[in-house]
Amino acid sequence: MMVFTKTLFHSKIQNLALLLLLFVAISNNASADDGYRLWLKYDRIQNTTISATYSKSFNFIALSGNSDILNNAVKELQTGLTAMLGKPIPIVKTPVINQSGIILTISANGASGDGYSIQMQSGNTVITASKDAGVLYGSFALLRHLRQHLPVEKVVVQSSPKIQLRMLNHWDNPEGPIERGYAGSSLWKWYELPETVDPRYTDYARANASIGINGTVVNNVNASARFLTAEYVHKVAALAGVFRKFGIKTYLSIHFAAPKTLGGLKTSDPLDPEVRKWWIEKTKEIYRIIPDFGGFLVKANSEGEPGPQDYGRTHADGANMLAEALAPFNGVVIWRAFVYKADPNADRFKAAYDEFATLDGKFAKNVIVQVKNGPIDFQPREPFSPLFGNMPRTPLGMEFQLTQEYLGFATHWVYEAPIFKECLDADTYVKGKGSTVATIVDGSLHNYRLTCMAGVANTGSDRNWTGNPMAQANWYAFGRLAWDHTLSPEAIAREWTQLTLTTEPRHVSAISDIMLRSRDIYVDYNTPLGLSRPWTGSHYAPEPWQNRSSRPDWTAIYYHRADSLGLGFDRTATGSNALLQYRPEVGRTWLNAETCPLPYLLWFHHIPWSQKLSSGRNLWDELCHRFYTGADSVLWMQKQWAGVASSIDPAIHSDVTGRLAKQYNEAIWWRDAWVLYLQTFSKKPIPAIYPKPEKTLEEVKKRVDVYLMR
Ligand code: GCV
Repeated sequence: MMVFTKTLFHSKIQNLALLLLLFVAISNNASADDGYRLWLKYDRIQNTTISATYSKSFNFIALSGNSDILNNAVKELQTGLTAMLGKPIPIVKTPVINQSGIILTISANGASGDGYSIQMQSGNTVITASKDAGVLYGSFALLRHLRQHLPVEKVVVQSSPKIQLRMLNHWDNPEGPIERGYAGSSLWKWYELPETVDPRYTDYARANASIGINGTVVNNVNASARFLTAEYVHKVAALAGVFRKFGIKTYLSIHFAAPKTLGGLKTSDPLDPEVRKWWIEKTKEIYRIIPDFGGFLVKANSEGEPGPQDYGRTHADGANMLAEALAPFNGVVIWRAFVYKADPNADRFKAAYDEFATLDGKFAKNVIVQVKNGPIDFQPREPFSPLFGNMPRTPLGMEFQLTQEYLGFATHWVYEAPIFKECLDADTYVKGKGSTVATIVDGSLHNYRLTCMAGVANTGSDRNWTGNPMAQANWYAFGRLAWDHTLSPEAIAREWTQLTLTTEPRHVSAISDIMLRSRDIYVDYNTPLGLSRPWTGSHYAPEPWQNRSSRPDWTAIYYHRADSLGLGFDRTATGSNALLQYRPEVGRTWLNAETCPLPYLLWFHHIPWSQKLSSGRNLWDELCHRFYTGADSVLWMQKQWAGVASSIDPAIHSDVTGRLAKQYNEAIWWRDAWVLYLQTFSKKPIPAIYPKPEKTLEEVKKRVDVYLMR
């Protein structure tokens, strides 16, 4: 612990700067909320009792060290407290005697890794960490606590992240568009970089650091080789220069065929000595320009991307070649397991396991295999990927999708924490009961040295970052769960709401209620009972009738398997037998159609239309029930949202009101698309309690076609 003496900054310039900060903070409060500030809103605390108590506790911020990250921690605390309390808070080198304040200290005895502790000592709030980044995370944690108006003394905490690499994956293309992005174009202005560095990059980094994110892959996994040219590495370096000041490392997605396309070699075969040399030299060049570069993310032999299999080599051969180049710099390879082949007789569900499980133990030490949460592709509800637990000697990273590719883009309000949590909490039984996916991903079950959780970003150039202001919660929830996967979706929803929208208790409850139900509501009017992949072209409105594509596994009928007998994909022994990829304890919960939980029923079984389900209804009636109640529940969402208007910024309230109106119209349309289409097979009437669809199937199809037009 440091010894402190009394020193204050007294220069006129600093006082002027504080006054200016105060002015900016106060004038910020006056403007309408455009969502730009995300959950980092340091509005003036209106409750005078709380404000007075905080004012007594925070009279200075003491920092004896000096680094970019520490300075950013101090700056954030100063900006936040000044604005919230309406008084200048000086930064000092040592604590002020007879006053309470915040002390930031680096100590070898502090929490390990990126962790921090916050303690109360002699009236001061002391944030201690062993690394600068820990102090930054602790500072954000303190601000989070105060923004929720909680008592200062209750802030005492010791917290360390459960996952080492907590990353965003941007699917941003070099020209600006974002693959599956619904909030404008890329944040990165490639044509202006590196000379012009948009101040927004700093706010992006602040937002990430505030929730513990410490890595970002800036370009799409369908990667352009352009990012490996010196020209672009310098652009990326300018971004990295901003991010590192917030403890964030920068990574690149690479184009596996770059030795050929960029380097002019005859091959990109990972076992070819010239190719290996090319990657070694390229990697050295990157590290010369970005000394703390994080490493490469790779999509190989997937959806047409090049890869080692083009040369008869394995994924491990490809990954290990890159690992060799990165190892001298402690860089990592993040190799994606998202693979499947265009085989009409294969089950895409089984593909990743089939290609990767046998490679367990064959990857170099600095390789992580990144697995999507489900076996298919970010569907609204999927069982967990069977790869989890089946590669005990290979670090497996988790890939979640924050951008709502199959969740209604930026129009529909879907809070995703329940999706993430459902997967993390799923028990794989690989080492007996309690072998949850979370314990695999955090490395505790199989002693992985490297751990990683990635979220495919939902950010873009829209002023509010995520298009739908409510989608900010998905970015927030991802960061919070990557730090601590034991947090509940409810706790995160409440926390985010308080930080972002309102602290009015009844309204916090009403909004978190919407959030917590939103995913199931969406599933009900879209993919109830374990239906999957009704989208093909647009990935937006369901097209369950879609039966033509260059690949059979890119049609809708491949997934839902509707016929005159029934509906669903048989993955038991009479079908693809994908259930065998799970441990028997897991397989058993899904094996028997009578006992299979309804949310997963059609994932694993082809069920006759008239079969009675555990709900008491037959399949057809249950489907109708879900489609109709799902769509009707959007009305409930609208009503709840209308009820909180008095405590929400009017601009945000009206924006979300408009999106909910659209969501309701689409829920009806999407429900009708399914019901009318499935009825052509079931030949059963829609139960009399539900209104008949206003449009015919042909009319609904035409409406979907509009969204597919070029
Ligand atoms: C980046 C899905 C998406 C693709 C995406 C792919 C992937 O298929 O539709 O846009 O490509 O997943 O994760 O690689």
